[in-house]
Amino acid sequence: MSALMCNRRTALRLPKLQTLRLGGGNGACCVVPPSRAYVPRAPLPMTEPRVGRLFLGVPLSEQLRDALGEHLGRALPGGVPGRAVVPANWHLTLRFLGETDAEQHRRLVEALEGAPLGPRFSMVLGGLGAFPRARRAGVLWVGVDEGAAELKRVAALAEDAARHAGFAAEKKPFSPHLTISRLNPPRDIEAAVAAAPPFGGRMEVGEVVLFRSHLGSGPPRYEALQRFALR
Ligand code: 2AM
Repeated sequence: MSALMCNRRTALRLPKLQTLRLGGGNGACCVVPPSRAYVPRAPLPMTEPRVGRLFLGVPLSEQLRDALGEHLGRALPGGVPGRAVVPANWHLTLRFLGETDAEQHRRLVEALEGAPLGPRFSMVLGGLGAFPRARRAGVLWVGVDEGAAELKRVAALAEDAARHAGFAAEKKPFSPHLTISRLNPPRDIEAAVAAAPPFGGRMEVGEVVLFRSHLGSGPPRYEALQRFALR
């Protein structure tokens, strides 16, 4: 008798046959007669191996990073308020994914490799702003004056890829920004934000990077896992 592909409900209606899940997570199973069934000694693993805490982002070019560092030194004479993000970690987040397993990672990469990410584009970083607002700032950021529409387009594709990989939909609308510090508890930094002139630095955005974030004591370490070129 040959093996028969079925769904799980069908398998339940055939009690005399033994069912064996072959993995892949698509719900398909294979029914074989008891005499030919392979009985594993140990249970099959129920979860995929962990890849890590991932996010998709656009890193800053070295040139723009240096220029922004110099600009912030002048624009914020009292120093960056709150817990500053180290310049080496400056990036624009397109999609935070969080804990990701091997199957989600594989599907995410597959979707991004096939996504129409579009051509390279120019991005200009502008003035300072804060979430939720400068009078009660929890996050201090640098805004995007040029290239925001392109970033939104790429972020929408990142969202599609995340959904393809099985992540829950992102509830917050995408708002392009570069976080430079976090303030906990939130503080009123309206005066400093209002007094800071816009930056105006420009860079060419040529890739989206899938980062793995390593947390520990001190600043996180961001490891580039995959790069997806815009062309
Ligand atoms: P943001 O600073 O641009 O807002 C990497 O950790 C990045 O993912 C952070 O820079 C942050 O983006 C975003 N991030 C981190 N933790 C997050 C969370 N719990 N939910 C949503 N975004 C998060």
